[in-house]
Amino acid sequence: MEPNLIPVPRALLPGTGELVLDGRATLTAPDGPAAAFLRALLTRATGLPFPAPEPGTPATVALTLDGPPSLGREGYLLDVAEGGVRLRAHTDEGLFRAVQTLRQLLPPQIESPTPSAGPWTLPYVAVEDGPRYAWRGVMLDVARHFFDVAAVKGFIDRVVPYKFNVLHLHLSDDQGWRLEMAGYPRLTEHGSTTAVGGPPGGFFTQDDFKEIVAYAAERYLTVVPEIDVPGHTQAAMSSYPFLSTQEAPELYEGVEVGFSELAIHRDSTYAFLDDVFGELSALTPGGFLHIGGDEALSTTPEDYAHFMSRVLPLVGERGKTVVAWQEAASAPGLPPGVHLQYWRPTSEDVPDALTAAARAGAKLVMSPADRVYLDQKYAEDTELGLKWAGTVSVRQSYEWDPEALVPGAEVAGVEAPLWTETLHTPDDLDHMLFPRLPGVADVAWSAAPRDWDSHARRLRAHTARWEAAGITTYYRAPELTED
Ligand code: TNX
Repeated sequence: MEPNLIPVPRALLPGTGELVLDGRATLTAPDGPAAAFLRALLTRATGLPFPAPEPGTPATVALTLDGPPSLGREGYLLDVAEGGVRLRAHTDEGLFRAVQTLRQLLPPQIESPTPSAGPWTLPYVAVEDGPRYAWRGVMLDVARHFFDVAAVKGFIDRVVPYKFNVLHLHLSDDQGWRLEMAGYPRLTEHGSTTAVGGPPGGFFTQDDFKEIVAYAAERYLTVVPEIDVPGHTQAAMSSYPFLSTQEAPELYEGVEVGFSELAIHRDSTYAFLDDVFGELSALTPGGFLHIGGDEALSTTPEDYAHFMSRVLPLVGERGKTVVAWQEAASAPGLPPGVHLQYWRPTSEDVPDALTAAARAGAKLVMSPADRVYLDQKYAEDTELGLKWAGTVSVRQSYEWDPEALVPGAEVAGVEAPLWTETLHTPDDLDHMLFPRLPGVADVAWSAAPRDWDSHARRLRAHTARWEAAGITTYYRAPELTED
């Protein structure tokens, strides 16, 4: 029987028989995040030592960097046979993705934080794999409700097994500013103190942020931080009223959007943003900064264009690639390589400005709300979540084609945003992520045609993994229980 891998690999050849990892199993791997991750995973769940083999003898589990360059940065070969387990890639990142596949070949107890007895069987199999898209993202909104470092690490732990490689953090919004800025202490002293529904808010110190970036990097996830401008800025304006044309901007605890606007025609606004994007880029080793740009409903098109023409260079000057929500397609002078994040539902017409920007070279990150907005309710009776984009069933978030939305556009990849107006705790996040997240991962990674029955079967097998990992609040979707 075929193993229940998600995402589905490019090619898989099942063998007959299985290998058992026991106390005699040995491990070799080149130093790096892939080896560190695999060693920690294996020893944590099995309690076995996995020493290096005696010199001259082959290892039971061997990771090597001798995969052909044609595998690319993330591709890999995986082989389980009588002689042992062999993972080959051209880069350590490729080995890391292979480790996530190996993990899914092991029994669900491999996800447990405490050791259990096994047996640690692996089916004989040969896999050749690589991603469809370079950008396989998830976004966490820490502005509407704050999630601390431990919660973000938990979030990272949940997406890594599904081969995501981008973590977009929505760090500012009307309801809160969540990252300490050395030059502007009131952003966090004042602007972080509340959230949707009221206090407490919260924020990351710069050291917290560095800790998240490092934890993500050890898992080959690139952090893409977002400071959302010129709308969604009430918390910043309340902290520094010079940013606003309002008299005395107050903190905001509601869930409306589109009412706030930075002072567009004041140089001090751009001096502020120069400082903020400067600090942010210094804190961010990854190549991307997200400037938001969505739902600037209080800003005229002329002002929006003027604003973007002043802000885009602030990011470009620092050698970072701009990411922005799709509204920025209308901005003049989009820099080469700009990534625009498509978020409107697939049922709507594609705006002409977006089609034009894509023709001119903008790359698209696909996040259509009626497919991959994981804050949307699964069904009418889902307690958590919003439903402005309709309900989003497990099947709906899996069965769609990122290439079909904007014909001719270059699709950089797929990203699933998790907005948190209604979500307060890590358990709430789990409820909205599972079981939709693995389907999004499949759309982003796997070029194989979607096959719902096969995916549903795989998902059912994964529930035991979630439970072993302590993910107990996943949505008991009808699609999981039907046969
Ligand atoms: C739209 S999508 C928003 C967010 C909300 C979200 C809720 C986008 C770029 N903006 O401000 O949180 O809907 O689903």
